[in-house]
Amino acid sequence: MSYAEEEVVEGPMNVSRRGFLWAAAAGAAAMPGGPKPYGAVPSARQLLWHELEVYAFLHFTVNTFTDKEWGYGDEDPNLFAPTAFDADAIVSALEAGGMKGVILTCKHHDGFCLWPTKTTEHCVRASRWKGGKGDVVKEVSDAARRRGLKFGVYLSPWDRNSALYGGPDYVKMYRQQLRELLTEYGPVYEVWHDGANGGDGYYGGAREKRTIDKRTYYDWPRTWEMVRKLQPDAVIFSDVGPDIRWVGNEKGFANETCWATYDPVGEDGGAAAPGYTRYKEATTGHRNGKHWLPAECDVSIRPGWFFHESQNGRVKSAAELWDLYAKSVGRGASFLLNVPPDRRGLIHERDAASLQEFGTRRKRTFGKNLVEGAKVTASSVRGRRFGPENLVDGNRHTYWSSEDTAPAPEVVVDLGREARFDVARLREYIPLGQRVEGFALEYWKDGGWRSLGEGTSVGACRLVRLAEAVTARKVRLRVTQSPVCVALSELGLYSSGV
Ligand code: FUL
Ligand code: CA
Repeated sequence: MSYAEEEVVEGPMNVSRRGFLWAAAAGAAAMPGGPKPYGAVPSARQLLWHELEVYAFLHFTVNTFTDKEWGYGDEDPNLFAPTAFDADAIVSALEAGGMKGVILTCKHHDGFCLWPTKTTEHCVRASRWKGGKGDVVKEVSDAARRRGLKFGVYLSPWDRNSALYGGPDYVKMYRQQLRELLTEYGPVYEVWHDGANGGDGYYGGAREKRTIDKRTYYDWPRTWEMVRKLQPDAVIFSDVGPDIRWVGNEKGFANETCWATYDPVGEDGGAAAPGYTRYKEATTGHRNGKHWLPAECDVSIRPGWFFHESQNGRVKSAAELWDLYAKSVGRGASFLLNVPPDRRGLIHERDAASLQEFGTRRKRTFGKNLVEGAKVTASSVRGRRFGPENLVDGNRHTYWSSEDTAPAPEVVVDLGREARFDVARLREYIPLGQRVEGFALEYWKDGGWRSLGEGTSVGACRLVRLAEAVTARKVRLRVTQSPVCVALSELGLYSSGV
């Protein structure tokens, strides 16, 4: 496997091959002599999700045309009237940004459905757009598939249009809508359940405030069971998982220390539910939590989630996106970047330009791993299959492991020549759990080891960014704290070229 291969967009075939690799590698790890897993470990579907790292959100609906963030639910379906909607153009802009998937707001809080659902008339069928024959979900999911991006669905649990909202029939309708999305549009990789629930709305003309008990109303376990049945490979996102957790802010970052393990707790200290958690704890997660529940960092490329002409001057730059990438993916979480289509139904030129530059920067940086061909020596090696050369083979399915008696080993990477770099990437072999609690990176200069940086959690990915590029031939990684022997699959060095 070449070094550049990891950054290549995966088609559906490659993903199943990857799934096989993970399974085979996890099986090998369980063989005699291999390290024992530590704590909670990821499921197969979570392992595949961990490989995506960066994917996009599309917030698009009547709000795009009313200049609102939350529609009240009484919007005329004719308001939804993109003038030049082009799903392929949208997906291609995302692809240029290196996005591996796309999650569409199939229905936001206002209740307008972007596909011709059988559950309500409040949908594209009632719009003059495309003569009532339009289907945004179909067009976006088809375009994503054509370009090798995975497709995910956002379906707002809160529905300010439905007269049924607040009663048991609405929950049935919600599940029916989800069923349509999960059965009529091909493979879905992520199902996104929003915890937001504001209260007042149109509700079929009642125009009142409706409050529900977030802990019991939706009976989430039953809905998740249905998702599992219809799309067994899809990860389910919400404030409480069960597969992926909200990071606890909408600014796009995880904390410097971020554990993939997390046990959500309700606001009152009891049982948790979407919209009812002590969500601030999710930004760090819980060391030794019982659940593998990695964080997803959602943020918009603009101040709002929906497109507003007035925000065209406030599109995040590629440098800002890079910074957020380092604070999300670089801390073991994922980066869910919202890029809202405009009133034409296209990605605005400014957003597209930022995306493109961000994608190019990542490709340029990670396309060349400077440790290729390096000589690696370790203070402790578990055995032949777990040698330190596994750290520099560009393959996350092989790993270096130390003896059980050596939970704080070190490795020296000798590049054989001087190289200039400003980014280091570490990965743990996560099928065996999250093990490392502290590490230090150093480089050799003028007869001594000097610090490049230190860190705590590693997990699926840890990026160490240097304030200034360093030129060195030898780099040392010291694991300073770990409850058990290490299982590290990668140590990469890169130059971002800026
Ligand atoms: C929030 C919603 O209220 C926002 O409108 C947006 O969809 C964001 C991703 O989630 O909870
Ligand atoms: Ca490896």
